[in-house]
Amino acid sequence: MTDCLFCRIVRGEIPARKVYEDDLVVAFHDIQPAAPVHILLIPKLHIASMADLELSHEGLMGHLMVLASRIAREQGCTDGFRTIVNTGRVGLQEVYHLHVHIVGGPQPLPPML
Ligand code: DGP
Repeated sequence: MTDCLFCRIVRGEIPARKVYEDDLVVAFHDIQPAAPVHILLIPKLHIASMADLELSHEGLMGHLMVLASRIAREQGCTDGFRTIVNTGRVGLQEVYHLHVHIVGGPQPLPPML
């Protein structure tokens, strides 16, 4: 058991607008959307950040990325989308439970770099 915010969403202790859930992952709307579509996709397993990934997470992360594509299209991003994983202090990560941002909408997103 952990006090982590996203672990609490996984356990249903904090409400979230879920769009997908299976045994391994949950996807829900970001509370501060940065675009018309802004979904967070997380593993149910608490992994603090991408910097903490191990080889044993390979299958889980593959599952996560395949679902990111499927969820993006289901949310209407049929003409493209952006996936972002902020990692650590330099990556401006705010919530230390690994999550993939799925961001999109009808118009092209502003360039990041
Ligand atoms: P990051 O900087 O990558 O760690 O982004 C964390 C994201 O999590 C940020 O876009 C806002 C979102 N967020 C923070 N708290 C909550 C919450 O309680 N519920 C939901 N749905 N999203 C949250």
